[in-house]
Amino acid sequence: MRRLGTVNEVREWTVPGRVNLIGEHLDYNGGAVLPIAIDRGLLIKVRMRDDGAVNVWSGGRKASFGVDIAPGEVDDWALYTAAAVWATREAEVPVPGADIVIESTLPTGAGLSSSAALTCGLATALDDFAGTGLSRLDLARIGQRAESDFVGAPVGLMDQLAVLCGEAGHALHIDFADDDAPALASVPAPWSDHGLVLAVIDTGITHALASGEYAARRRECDEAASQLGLSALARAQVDAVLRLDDDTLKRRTRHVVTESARVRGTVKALGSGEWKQLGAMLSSSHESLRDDFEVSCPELDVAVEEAIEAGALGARMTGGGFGGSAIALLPSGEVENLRSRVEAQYTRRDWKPPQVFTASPVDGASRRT
Ligand code: GAF
Repeated sequence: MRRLGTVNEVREWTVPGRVNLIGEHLDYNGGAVLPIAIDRGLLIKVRMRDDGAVNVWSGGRKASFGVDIAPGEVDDWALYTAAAVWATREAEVPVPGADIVIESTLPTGAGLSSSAALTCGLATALDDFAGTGLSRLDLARIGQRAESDFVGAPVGLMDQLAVLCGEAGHALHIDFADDDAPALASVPAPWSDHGLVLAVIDTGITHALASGEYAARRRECDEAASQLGLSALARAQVDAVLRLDDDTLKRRTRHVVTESARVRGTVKALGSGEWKQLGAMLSSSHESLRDDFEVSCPELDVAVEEAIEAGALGARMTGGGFGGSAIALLPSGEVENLRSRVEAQYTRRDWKPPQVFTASPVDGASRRT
């Protein structure tokens, strides 16, 4: 039975961001990916209203709109909140009105899935108040729909599942071979037991997936799959590259094929503690994203190069690219070295200072009160 939550009762959710360990641009190609939910994220406080109004407060700002908000009617900082309310109602979850407060330890536009954390966190909260009992997959799809149909960024489903289904101490292996039913499995990620940390280098270059390049990569992958007679490009075999004429499509396909192999290799390396091999796969993933998929940028490349100089076993850009963050797996004692090297190189080039911090795998979205 559906019930509306009590007006005036405040409920709180913590929702992590994510870094993708490896498996980039594979979710929408029917491949497998390996993200972790991280110990930075959002605190979302929600109270139901019964007057059809939505008020949202964040970072000292306030915005208001009606629950019947439609795509195209909001384009300011409240865009993703409005998108989440719209997509949640589209999924037939009743939303009578809400007061929403958002606090964040996650840099926005840093490629760490602040958008998925917000849309999925809000969908989770609104579903909880309404008592609709949607599954985590349903909630992830609401978050995806908010971004694709309201915001205009045609994202895959990796980030949403990562922030909802991540598990502390584990990476989340998500296989998108069956688009209707992605297969999820937790993989132990015990690098901290071996003196290693995962560092995040936020370049400060805001990535905007709606800018067109991300959609262009999706179109190219679809075109390559269609020329190869495949339903999804991740089904391609190594020799597929030889069967394509267009140089760009060849390189996009080579990334998808080699990255899929690296995901398999990384799962194996995590299981056997082969950290050097794991690091090598991270670095070759970056080269592939830089040269074949062409989604890196100078700030990411410098971050990766300096991480290797600082003693990282491997480093790569993470997320959609075109800015955002890089990650590096390195001995815990080298984080300060990494920070000072990257800062020095950024200063030398007159780039704004990067932010360097470590990230650990945590649980997905959960209700605090
Ligand atoms: C972004 C998208 F939102 C994801 O769906 C995924 O495609 C990623 O880029 C690249 O792996 O984060």
